[in-house]
Amino acid sequence: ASADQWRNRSIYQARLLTDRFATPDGSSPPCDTSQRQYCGGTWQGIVKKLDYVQNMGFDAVWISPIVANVEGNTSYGEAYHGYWTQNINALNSHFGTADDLKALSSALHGRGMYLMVDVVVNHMAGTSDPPNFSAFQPFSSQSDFHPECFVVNYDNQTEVEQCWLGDKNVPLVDVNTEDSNIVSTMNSWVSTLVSNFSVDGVRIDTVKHVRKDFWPEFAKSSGVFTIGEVLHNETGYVSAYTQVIDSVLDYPTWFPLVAAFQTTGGNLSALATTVEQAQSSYKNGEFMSGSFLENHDQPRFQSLTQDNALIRNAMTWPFVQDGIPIMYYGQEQSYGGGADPANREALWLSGYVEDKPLVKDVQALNGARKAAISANSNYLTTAVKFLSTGSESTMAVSKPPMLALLTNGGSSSTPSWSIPNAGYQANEELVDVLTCNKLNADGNGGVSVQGSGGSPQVLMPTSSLNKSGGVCSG
Ligand code: ABC
Ligand code: CA
Repeated sequence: ASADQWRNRSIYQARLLTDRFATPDGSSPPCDTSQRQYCGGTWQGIVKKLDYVQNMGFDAVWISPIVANVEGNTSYGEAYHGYWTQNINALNSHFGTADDLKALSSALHGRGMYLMVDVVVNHMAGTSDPPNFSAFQPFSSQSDFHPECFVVNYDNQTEVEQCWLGDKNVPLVDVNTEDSNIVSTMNSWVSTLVSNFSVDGVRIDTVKHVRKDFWPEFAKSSGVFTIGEVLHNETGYVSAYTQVIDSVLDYPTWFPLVAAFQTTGGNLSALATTVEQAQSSYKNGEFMSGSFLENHDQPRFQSLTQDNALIRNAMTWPFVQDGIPIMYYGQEQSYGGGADPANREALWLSGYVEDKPLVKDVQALNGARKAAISANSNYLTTAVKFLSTGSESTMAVSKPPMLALLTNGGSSSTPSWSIPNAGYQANEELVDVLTCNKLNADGNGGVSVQGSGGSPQVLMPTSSLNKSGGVCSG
């Protein structure tokens, strides 16, 4: 599927955690994240839990890298995350067979959902120093890789591109992506992978570690939407990559997002400023970028704060933004693991309970976003605006017909938002989709709201919800 077709999706990021999402027989084996071992999740397991994903309103799933990895134990455990490639032309048998992956793809398509696969071009993983080059396929000689040196100085772009990630225990041996044979092998590999498994989109790992001019041909060869991981906090640095692939994970916004909501009194205006920078510097504005609060590389948000109101406000953010909302599995079950590997809990240990407050928030947010898209044909190309609210601990995010009222006052606060220019019709009836409580705009279409318990509110005109059914309709 193309970038435009992806734009109105929510991705439920089962990525990484193919091993941690669902077992094929529905069993719940123990899974101690600190051991860094395979826990038993598979592609068949994901198929069995698609109702759970779809009931929350997601219509795309993003899975871990699928190729054959290092086998056995290393000083950092097993390759359960899938990022330690050994053979790009074989599948990771821990996750299933080619038929299982095809079955996942067709089960998703049968539901009108998309499959996104994570791919790694930058490196293959060794288990010794120097690595055993002959264990790699199809690049099996030392000259297929850049000479050994580990990335130390992230300000030196040549070093970032040509030295190795990892360390001497598990070196991430850096592929020579300057070599024209390697370039064409990689391009045809991604094209074959996409067509073999009817993949709809590709998440590209370690994008900033490969020269920029490698990417346009690679992205084009995939034939589908590409979203890249460029782990950096500056919009200026990251925006350059929006010129060479369809989109990026919006890391520059993630840093101030976490800072804004992890404590009361965090800086909301710094968050707004970064969004405005991204809107003007990314090639497609923020529209194509991946908007996320958590992923498998960062401590979970719920390891940073226990305040339920802060958590709910932060979780709301990706769904009321310009980008494609991406939710990392487990957040809805209040998982609170810290840094890798603790943030990679097995989801089956939660029991996949759907009758839970955060799960309901997610259903409402996905539902409201879909209703907004159908109510306003320009919704997906309307950039969010931040309206003045009269208080530093609140923020109003306007993307008509949606108006999200956020606060980082915390659960003991009584937030209020006073927005004279909210843009609604005079006295228009609105509903907060998170509670289904109704209110009315004032005679000038402004909104004045007194909240409680530090909760966010996501306002939509009642009329736009009626049209689509679903959220707050019964
Ligand atoms: C393994 C073990 C871990 C152990 C670690 C030492 O080794 O599993 O338990 O702690 C995969 C696995 C990991 C594994 C690694 C290495 O491989 O998932 O579990 O860790 O073996 C991608 C993926 C990621 C994946 C890989 C490798 C790459 O999303 O899951 O990891 O295929 C760099 C890369 C980035 C990469 C990330 C892990 O490392 O750029 O692509 N992610 C700075 C640098 C970043 C750097 C980051 C972390 O440090 O700028 O480039 O990311 O090392 C901000 C700054 C940032 C700064 C951050 C930390 O702070 O603005 O620039 O980032 O303030
Ligand atoms: Ca590289």
